[in-house]
Amino acid sequence: MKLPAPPSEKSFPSALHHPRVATAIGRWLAAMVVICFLTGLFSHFQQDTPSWLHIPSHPASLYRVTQGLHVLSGTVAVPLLLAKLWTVYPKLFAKPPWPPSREALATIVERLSILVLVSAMALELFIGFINTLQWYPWPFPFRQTHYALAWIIVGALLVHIAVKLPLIRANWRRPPEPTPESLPPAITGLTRRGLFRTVAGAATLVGITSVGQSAPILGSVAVLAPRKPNIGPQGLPVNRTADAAGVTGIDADWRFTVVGPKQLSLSLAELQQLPQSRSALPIACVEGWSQGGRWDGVRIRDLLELCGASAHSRVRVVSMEKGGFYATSELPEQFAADPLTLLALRLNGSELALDHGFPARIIAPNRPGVLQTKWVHRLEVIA
Ligand SMILES: Nc1nc2c(c(=O)[nH]1)N[C@H]1C(S)=C(S)[C@@H](COP(=O)(O)O)O[C@H]1N2
Ligand SMILES: [Mo]
Repeated sequence: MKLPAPPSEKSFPSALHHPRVATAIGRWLAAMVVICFLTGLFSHFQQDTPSWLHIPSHPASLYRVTQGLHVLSGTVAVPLLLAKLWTVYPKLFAKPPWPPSREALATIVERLSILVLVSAMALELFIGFINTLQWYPWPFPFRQTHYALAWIIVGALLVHIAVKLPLIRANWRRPPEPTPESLPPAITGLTRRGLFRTVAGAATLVGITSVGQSAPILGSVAVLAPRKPNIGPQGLPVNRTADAAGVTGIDADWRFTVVGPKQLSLSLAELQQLPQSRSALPIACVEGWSQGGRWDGVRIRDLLELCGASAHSRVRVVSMEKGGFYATSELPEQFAADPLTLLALRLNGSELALDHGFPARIIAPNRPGVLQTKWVHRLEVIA
């Protein structure tokens, strides 16, 4: 009995596997990768600032926009990546680079770079998406891994684009409409335009049903969004509840401490009697949801002045929460000095809910949610 011949690249004659399709979808995917990479760098550097970088405290909603775009472009990249892989998968059946020769070696290197690119990207998008669901089942630290994978992707992508450049250039423009004689034997099924529309439709649908977590206008159709921006106590979602953080509230002898040139020790009533300021600022979580709020409280720079510290001080923020990544944070000089940065005591017109950080929390402009520390009981001035 004769075995059927193994499939080869030629076994997939559909025009949808043409390099023109790979180029067109690849461009969209590349655009998403660029947006995702740049906004991701910004988010990473907010939390791990290199000494050469100065992050401004304005525009106040910048981080809300960049992180919204980060999660949006990553989400939209998923259907684009799937479509791109489907378009090129017949390449898996291409002739193996054998016997060894110089060309064969080049092919092996190229295929390895694609293997690295595809696996890094699939893993990156997968762990990123799982993270937007606030689920961290990994034994490795999420942010550092996500960051390292991003550089691997960018490196492998540059190699991939360099290798494919002649093919990309040849297929950059739409080919001229075929004349009747040049038409291939009747193709049935999806046309190229049909495929493009399907992919664009899927990407748009995924985008529209998730962007509502940071753009309240689309909140009502945000069925893919794990959080709706206006659902939660005081009209704001809660990222980690007091219960989950092991914080139970305060008793009558609770004191708020500021450690500086002079040491301050204030009761909640005394904090409430200090001059209060109002800031309209969003909580913009790294996980992609964001929502604005009206916060009332004491300006950090007023507290710096009260304790006799220079207006150009860095401030370490300490939560009543014991341990964990979020229990402390640091306000760099420009954030501590910004008139919008508050030790907030009230949200949207009423006293902070325990889940939002009662009795006091940090709210600062242009910062990721992870740094808006809740349940604050101590500030330490760093000269
Ligand atoms: N002490 C402490 N502060 C914290 C957190 C936390 O877990 N513990 N979560 C942070 C994160 S990740 C976000 S997005 C915001 C969310 O604030 P909210 O729960 O009031 O909306 O609080 C931040 N402050
Ligand atoms: Mo967050």
